[in-house]
Amino acid sequence: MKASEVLDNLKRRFPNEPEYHQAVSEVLGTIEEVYNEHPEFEKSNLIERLCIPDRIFSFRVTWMDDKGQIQTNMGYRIQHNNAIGPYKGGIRFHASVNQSILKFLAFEQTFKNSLTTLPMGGGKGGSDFSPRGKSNAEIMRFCQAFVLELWRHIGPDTDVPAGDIGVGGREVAYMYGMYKKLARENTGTFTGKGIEFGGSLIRPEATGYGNVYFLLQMLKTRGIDIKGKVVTVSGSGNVAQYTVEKLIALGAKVVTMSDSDGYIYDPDGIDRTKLDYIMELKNLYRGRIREYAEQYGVKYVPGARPWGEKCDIAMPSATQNELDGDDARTLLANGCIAVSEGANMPSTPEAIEEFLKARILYAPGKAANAGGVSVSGLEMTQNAQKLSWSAEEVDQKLQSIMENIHEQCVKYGQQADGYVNYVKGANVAGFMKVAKAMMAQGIL
Ligand code: NDP
Ligand code: 2IT
Repeated sequence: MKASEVLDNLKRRFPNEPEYHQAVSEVLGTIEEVYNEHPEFEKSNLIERLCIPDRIFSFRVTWMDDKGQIQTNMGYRIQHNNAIGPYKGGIRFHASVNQSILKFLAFEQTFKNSLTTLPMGGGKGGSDFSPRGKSNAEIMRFCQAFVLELWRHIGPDTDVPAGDIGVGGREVAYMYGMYKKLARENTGTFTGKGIEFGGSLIRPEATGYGNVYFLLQMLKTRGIDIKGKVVTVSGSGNVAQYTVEKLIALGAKVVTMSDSDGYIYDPDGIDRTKLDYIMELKNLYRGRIREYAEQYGVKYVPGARPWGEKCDIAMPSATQNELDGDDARTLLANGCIAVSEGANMPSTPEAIEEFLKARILYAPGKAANAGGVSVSGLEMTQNAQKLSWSAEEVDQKLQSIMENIHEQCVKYGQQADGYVNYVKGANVAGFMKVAKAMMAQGIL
């Protein structure tokens, strides 16, 4: 089957999965050239085998809330592809979670993990459970109930989950505790664990730091200094917080952060003290970003995203499709020179088209946010060795992985006129490695 026919076929067979179609379409749109250079791929129907997940588990999760009411949610684990290593990818808890969203994330994860240089396949899981407004005890009971079903499908050499939206250190710890009760082993079948029980230093920071390291590589290609640059960041969760932390350390000026209710604009820039306030607000009190505006007397815009604010660099770090064509045109009109994605698929296809047309530095999530899963891979290595490395050692490895990913993007994405199309570069580099591994291992 031709690459272009595969998408139509997937749309027909799996209707009502728009996010999955969007992710597949973006990849297939950029690999056609290398695909056509390898007739053996078409002969073995490689693209279709790569787009359809190996398997999907879905299950009911039953738990008791604080009022004694019995609640149900849906739980899922998508094992997408394990050609280059065990299935690996996060767990998302959010009311919007459905099969389409997890299929897009597992598909993207497969290419991202391929880029990291570490031996990890792709997977993703989650639930439509919303952590918002839940007590700590409810979170614990839900995590335990979720793992009661999930545990039989995962293991240190088969499938290793981690965090994503709504799942941070607290949730991973509850899930890992329950997993160990059931599986009776201590090999570290989750990453993002606490430091005291097998977690890696720098894992909480890794996605945000990694995105800034990738941005630095992109800026370097044009001889641009990050110091003094005005940056808009969306989100105020794990990825956004550590993106801002690294940006502040490097002398950039971050003027926005957001949550699902709105965004704050701080013209003086979010400094270390203000970021500490946000971390406490979000991680401890589970508060709203609006409270920052009240605390520091700055603008809060409810129900909106920050892309209308003037900036040099934008780093979307909240969720998929949070930056559309209009937002992209506004950013460009305001002089934005770089967009580096902390979130997975935050820019719509129309927005991406605008960025590429304007020839700005644009890094897709699967390259720019790969630092998180990379340090997850390093956590797996440390667990296997029964050792833990210093923060400096992990950070150094993270930096070289991000540099390597950037090099791969340039190698496969640089056009004849010198412009680096990071979308094409990341997709082709990620695809070729998985494709070669699948071809070598036979028709499965
Ligand atoms: P968190 O749950 O820690 O934070 C998510 C942030 O995004 C919160 O501020 C949240 O606001 C906001 N948000 C979530 N959903 C929406 C929505 N539908 N509309 C508007 N805002 C929303 O998650 P992470 O920081 O871990 O993840 C952020 C993004 O980064 C995701 O796309 C994730 O897939 C991606 N990512 C995460 C990695 C990781 O290691 N954690 C690694 C690579 C990518 P609110 O509090 O109101 O819900
Ligand atoms: O999207 C992602 O890369 C993550 N949520 C992190 C996955 C992981 O296994 O650390």
